[in-house]
Amino acid sequence: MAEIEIYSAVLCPFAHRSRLTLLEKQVPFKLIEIDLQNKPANFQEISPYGKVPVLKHGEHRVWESAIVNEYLEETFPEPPLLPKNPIQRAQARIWINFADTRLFAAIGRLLYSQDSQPQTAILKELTEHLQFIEQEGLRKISDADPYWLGADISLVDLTYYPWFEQIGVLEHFRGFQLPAGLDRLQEWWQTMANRESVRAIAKPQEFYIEHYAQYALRNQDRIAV
Ligand SMILES: N[C@@H](CCC(=O)N[C@@H](CS)C(=O)NCC(=O)O)C(=O)O
Repeated sequence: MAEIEIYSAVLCPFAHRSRLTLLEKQVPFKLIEIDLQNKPANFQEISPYGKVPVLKHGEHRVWESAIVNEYLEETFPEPPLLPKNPIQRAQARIWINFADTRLFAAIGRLLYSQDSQPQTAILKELTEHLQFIEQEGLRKISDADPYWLGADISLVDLTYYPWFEQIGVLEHFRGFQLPAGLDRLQEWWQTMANRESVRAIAKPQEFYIEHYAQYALRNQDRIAV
C-alpha cells in the first residue's frame, strides 16, 4: 500500500478531523506538522490553497478536509463512516456542510474577524446554531443512541468533535458560554471525548488557550463588546 502522509497543524480543527478519520480506519500514516506562521518554502507546491490538511497518498494529493475524509472513506471502506442508505448519506453530508458553512464560519468570525460585526451578534448566532444541532440534529436523529447518526460513529461526529475540544478558547477569549439545556449535545460530547481515537491525540484546554493567545489577543481590540 502506498504510504499516507498528512500535512497538519496541531491547532487546526480541520486537520484534526482527518487525523481522527485515519485513526478510526486504522490506516498507518506519517504526520507532517506545519508551522502555519512560518510555512516551508515549498508549501504552495504541496498545498495549492496554502492550508492544512493535505493528504498525500503515493503520488496523489487531496485537500479540503471534508473531501479528504470522503476520499479516505472510499479508499479504506472499513469500518464504514458513512451510512449505506443514500438518504442517510445525504443527511450526513448536510450536517457536515452545516458545520463548515455555519457553525465553523461563525466561530471563525468570532475568533478572527476583522469586521465590526458586534461580538454579541456572533455569540447569538453561535447559540442558535448549537440549539439547532440539539433539536434538529441529535434529538431527532439519535435521541437514544450515542453518536450523531445513531449507534455507530461517522464522519459527522469526527467533523464536529475537534471544535468541542477547543471550546475553552471561545470561553476564555470571547466570553462564550455553552447555552443551558443542550443535554443531548453534552452526552454526545462526553461519548466522543472517551473514544480511543480522540483520546490518542487529545490536547487539554490549557494547551489551546496558550497557543491561541497570539491570534485571539491580536484581534481582541477589533471586536466590539
Ligand atoms: N476548508 C478547509 C479549511 C482549512 C483551513 O482553514 N486550515 C487553516 C488552519 S485551521 C490553514 O491552513 N490556514 C493557513 C492559511 O490560511 O494560511 C478544510 O476544510 O480543509
